[in-house]
Amino acid sequence: MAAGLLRVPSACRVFCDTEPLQELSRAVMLKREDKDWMRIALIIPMNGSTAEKSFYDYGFYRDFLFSKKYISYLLAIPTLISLTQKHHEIRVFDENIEEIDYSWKADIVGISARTMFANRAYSISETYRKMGVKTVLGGIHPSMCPDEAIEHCDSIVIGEAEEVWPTLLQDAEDGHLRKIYNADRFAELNLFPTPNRSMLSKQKYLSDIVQTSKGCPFDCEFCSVHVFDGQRIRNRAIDQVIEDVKSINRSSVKYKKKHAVFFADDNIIANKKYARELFLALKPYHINWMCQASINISQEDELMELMRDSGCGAVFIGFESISEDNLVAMHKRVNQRHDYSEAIRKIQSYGILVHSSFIVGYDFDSPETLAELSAFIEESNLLMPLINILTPFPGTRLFKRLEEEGRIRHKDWSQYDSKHVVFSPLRMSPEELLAGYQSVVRTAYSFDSIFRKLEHYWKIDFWKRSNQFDPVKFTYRCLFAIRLATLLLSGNRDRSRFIIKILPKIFDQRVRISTILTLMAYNDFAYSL
Ligand code: B12
Ligand code: SF4
Repeated sequence: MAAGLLRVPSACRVFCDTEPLQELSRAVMLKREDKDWMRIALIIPMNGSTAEKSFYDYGFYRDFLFSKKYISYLLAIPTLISLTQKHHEIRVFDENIEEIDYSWKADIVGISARTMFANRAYSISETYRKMGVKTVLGGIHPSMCPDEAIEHCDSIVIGEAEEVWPTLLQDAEDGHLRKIYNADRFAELNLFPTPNRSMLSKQKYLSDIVQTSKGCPFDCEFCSVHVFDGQRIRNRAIDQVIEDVKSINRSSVKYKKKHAVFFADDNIIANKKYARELFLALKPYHINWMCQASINISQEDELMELMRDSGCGAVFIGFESISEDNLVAMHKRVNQRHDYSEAIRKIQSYGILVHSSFIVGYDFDSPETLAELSAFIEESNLLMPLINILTPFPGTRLFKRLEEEGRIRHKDWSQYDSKHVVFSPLRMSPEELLAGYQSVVRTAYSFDSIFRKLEHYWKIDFWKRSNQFDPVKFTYRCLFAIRLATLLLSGNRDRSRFIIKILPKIFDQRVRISTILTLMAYNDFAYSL
């Protein structure tokens, strides 16, 4: 551990760029000269392989805009920063936007790991350990596979960091780091500070993440949320959420445009009374936001009205399957006996786009049911469906069942990304499932389908409110048209045909160019599969 004598943490300097504050900082530093402090590196490992495209990396989008921005950070990192005492020096390395600077002499390294990048997290941890640096792994994967994770690091945190991170750092400072820190109760979110995003390279992300609640009362077989976050809904105080939103807006002023906010709750309307108050409180801030919600939101007219009025542009809904048998097998109770088409129509009538998510490969799926899913997506004009191959994440009931049935094919976590088949399906071969998945994705994102669906949305002037609220400047439309035209000779014939059809529409006020660009990015992903 670094002794604090005469060393002034540069993280302090980040906050103190004016003379009087620097003076104050120096005075504070002198007062605690005798106190030990540490250099802490917080790391977000590379999310997937650079050799393969992902639905979420928007590779095409970034190339088109000559931008290096990544979709978002992991909220765990600003959460850890907010829980860290100010006298420590912190650096954040997000491999999705930058390389890790191993030469920065860290005393301790915290790495966040989800299953699909657990292998990468282990490899980073081992590199640091070879350099004699202590490493800590936290997040859902080490929490679900502690015996495996502990083989690759000095310490693991099982569960949420809120209750244990300060103790862990104190132990590290004292030279008594324990192997396992187990958060044996769920954190009361109101009692903890707002996530501190000041050390993130914010101009490198496309959107911000805010969480208003944790926990889900349901217990779907394939899902780890109720296992990890519990079934009781824990809400943050509305004031705290608004403080979060305000701090994001303040910092994005520098970057000219307000960041879009993604509310990372699993179900924003899980507590309807709270949701109502939240939407009312958000209204004055004019942010553009999206969220996740359960399908029964379609029956909540007042909430949908408030969502629309407070800037919600899209809601992500886990439809999972169009087969009632699959929904029963999944224990997805909230979706059963719902008329999906009617729900989509109702929600979209409020100007809120439905981002649908489906799982393929459950026990009642076959090549025929996948073809039916494709047809449903087209009939319902679902613009941005997310199609997932069933993935048994460790810690879920599904994982346990498939393991007992001898149906887990391997545990190469890097393929647990919902686009590889890692288990044996019941009514088709793994190859048939993969081919069926690719066909559903390609049909949904073929340029013909994209153009047909876009025409539907333009006809009903779907983005009317967004276009009034956040109009696209004429100059941007011109630049977009010119950049599109440069792709005409790129050798992708389907894309060139699409561009020729779309160019005359670019100056139509009903058209949102960001939607076109996102859909082109999804087409790029679909045809890379
Ligand atoms: C927001 C979100 C997304 C967003 C944004 C992703 C992002 N940048 O975070 C989007 C929509 C893009 C997304 C996509 C996907 N997601 Co997602 N997502 C979430 C969600 C809803 C919230 C995550 C979050 O911000 N939580 C809040 C933070 C504060 O919590 P946390 O990360 O768990 O961190 C706490 C602890 O884990 C711990 N901790 C975490 N890291 C560390 C590190 C250290 C050192 C320490 C000490 C502690 C610690 O302390 C933190 C504070 O308590 C979760 C579900 C959930 N409720 O967590 C799913 C979840 C993470 N997603 C999941 C999945 C599967 C996916 C997809 C594969 C789905 C798909 N088919 O496309 C993709 C993957 C995309 C990709 N390539 O990354 C799974 C992951 C399961 C697993 N075992 O890894 C989850 C858990 C949902 C589920 N149903 O099980 N997702
Ligand atoms: S899939 Fe959604 S509804 Fe089901 S347990 Fe997970 S978060 Fe809750």
